[in-house]
Amino acid sequence: MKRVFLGIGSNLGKRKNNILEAVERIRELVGPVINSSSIYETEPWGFRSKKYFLNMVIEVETKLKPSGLLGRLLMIESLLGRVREGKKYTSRIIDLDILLYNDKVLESSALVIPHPMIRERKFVLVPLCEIAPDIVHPVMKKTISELLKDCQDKSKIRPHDLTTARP
Ligand code: PH2
Ligand code: MG
Ligand code: MG
Repeated sequence: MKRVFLGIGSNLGKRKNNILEAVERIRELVGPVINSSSIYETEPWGFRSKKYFLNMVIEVETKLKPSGLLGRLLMIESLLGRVREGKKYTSRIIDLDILLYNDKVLESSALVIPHPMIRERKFVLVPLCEIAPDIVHPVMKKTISELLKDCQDKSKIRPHDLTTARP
């Protein structure tokens, strides 16, 4: 079994439902979810929009190879209604990213592991640090908590308030 960390994000529709449905599909189509972070509300990173994201990170066990895993994640994104446009960063119903896959380092035209933007993004590092602070990034050779300490990202992030929050 491989130990994989996945980033989940949504800033369109019923954001929390989208995220929870994605986790359920991942359980069915990828493997057991063995750990999950809190859900955070985060400012759009890398593009301008008033629609804030909900983000979380989960840890999953899977027998799938990286390419097979990517295929399943794209399938789940489509099942939830995501339609991909050409534009680089846009609002989306659901986004599922492979952050870490064991200690694997892989660079193909279709897939880069670890995810190349981890160290730049608090919306990834904060939830990842919540469940895996001591994991060592196989390229940076630093722990997740060190990467978070070094991160320059100033965008807003806060725990998603379960009582007053928008869906
Ligand atoms: N995903 C992006 C681009 N920007 N910003 C936030 N806050 N959360 C995301 O998940 C996100 C983003 C590209 O996948
Ligand atoms: Mg993404
Ligand atoms: Mg993606």
